Amino acid sequence: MTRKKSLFSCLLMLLAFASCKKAEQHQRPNIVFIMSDDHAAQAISAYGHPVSRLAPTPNIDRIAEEGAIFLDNYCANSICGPSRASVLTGKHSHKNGFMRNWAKGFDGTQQTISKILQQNGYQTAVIGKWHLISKPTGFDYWKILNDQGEYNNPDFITEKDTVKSMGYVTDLITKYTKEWLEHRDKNKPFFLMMNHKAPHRNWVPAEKYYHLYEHVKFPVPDNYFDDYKGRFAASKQKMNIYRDMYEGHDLKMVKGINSDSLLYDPWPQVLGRMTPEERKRFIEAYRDRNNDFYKTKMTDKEIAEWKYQRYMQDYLATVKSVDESVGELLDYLKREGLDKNTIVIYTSDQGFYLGEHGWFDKRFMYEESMGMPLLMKYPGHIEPGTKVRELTQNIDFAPSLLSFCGISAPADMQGVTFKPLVTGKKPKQWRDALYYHYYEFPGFHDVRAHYGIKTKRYKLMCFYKEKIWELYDLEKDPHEMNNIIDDPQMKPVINQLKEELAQLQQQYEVPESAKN
Ligand code: SGN
Ligand code: CA
Repeated sequence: MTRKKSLFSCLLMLLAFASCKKAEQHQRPNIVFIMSDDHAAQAISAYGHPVSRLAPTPNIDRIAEEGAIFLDNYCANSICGPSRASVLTGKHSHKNGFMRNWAKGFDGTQQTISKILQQNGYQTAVIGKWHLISKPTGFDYWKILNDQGEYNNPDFITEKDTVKSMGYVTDLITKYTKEWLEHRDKNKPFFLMMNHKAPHRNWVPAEKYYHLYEHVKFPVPDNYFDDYKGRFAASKQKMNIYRDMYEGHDLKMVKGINSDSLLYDPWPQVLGRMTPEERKRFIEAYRDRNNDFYKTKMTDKEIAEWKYQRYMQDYLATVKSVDESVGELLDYLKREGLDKNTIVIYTSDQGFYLGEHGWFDKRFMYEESMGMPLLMKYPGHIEPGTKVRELTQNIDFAPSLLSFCGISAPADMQGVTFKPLVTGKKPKQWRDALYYHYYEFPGFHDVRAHYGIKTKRYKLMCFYKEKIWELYDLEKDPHEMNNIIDDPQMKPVINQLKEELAQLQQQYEVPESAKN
């Protein structure tokens, strides 16, 4: 072969290699990670709870129909920032340093899934709620809400500036997400986080949905009037719907018949984001219902139930917009031919109480708030209609997504990949217990700090400042009403669980300082 010829064939080989590499990269899945804020599984119809039957979420359900639904997925620390930090790092709160919402900012110099994907040729973006105080790192593009964000005409922060956007927060986040998709570099795979504010407190629906559930009566949970007997911390909280909700701010109640003034509203600046015209239409939308309240003589119990209905009607109306947003995104992916090679995940930063135990909010290790909805699709890899019943946790999200992208998770990530659970390659061994640790006391809603262990059957928790323990048999008592820690027959179970809990704390390297 002449020199010229061999040079030419070398060049051809190089070109072939480069185009192979490109094709390979193209085959890497895109990831659309949708996380809403405080969206309880009870309010997603794919989970089949009675409430959601009256307020279905057909678009979110599509993800489960075309892919998998996780029936036993949990967070490690049921509160916003900490859950998000666990998702990004694959680590428990004490390891990523973001243990409370009121912490100093998230340490953005640490390793995160977005940084790892970025280093592996992904384009990364986060749009919507961030709530980690420090600015996002590891994202090529970010457009985030300020702190909790607002429902109406919210501020959005970018690298460049902070701009007030006119409109409804869920619709705006969807619009910005689609705009980013439209303008992205189409030669690279992408990792996109769309983080909704809804259905977070104070549950302001989009104007078109003010009346959506006005006449719907939602089933009141059996334990709505819980007396918290035998449960110290449950008796001390301040997250009771009929006692602790703010009648103006949360429940949109006014001062009397035909009044335009809201009852107690400690943060008038929130609803104050509306324009005067928007505010008028908002007050008007609730007028008949609010007048009826004053015209009807009600007992305390009836008022408590009335408040539950108002809460549910608004909460679920905000969910309606989230569901619509998911539908829009799924349609967009399909239209653009991206649906086949894109993993779509829908989840929430934690679970939430929809009146169980009389509550709203989260924080406790009880099922409704420790639980986290999780639905996921990846055509050709996850069989439609897959149900995952193994115990999974938000620390597993990062290693799982990395493994779907063919990237091995760094050894210091504490979660494990659940890829085999959804791709029909169930491992022989899977974890049989989860570790949980909530730190934020003192804090909003007065939930005492606690840690604990959850197995399929039992939950053992310790309110460690007070040294008070609770034990539940989830098979016999799924609503965790009956603390059986003092039942002599439970001694062997308790000893066993305490031992496993200590092992988990050792495995996850929980420092002594975090345990007392
Ligand atoms: C706000 C809420 C609280 C809520 C925390 C944390 N009050 O302070 O009810 O527990 O956020 O929520 S609000 O009326 O100002 O919304 S989290 O989702 O960010 O963890
Ligand atoms: Ca939240």
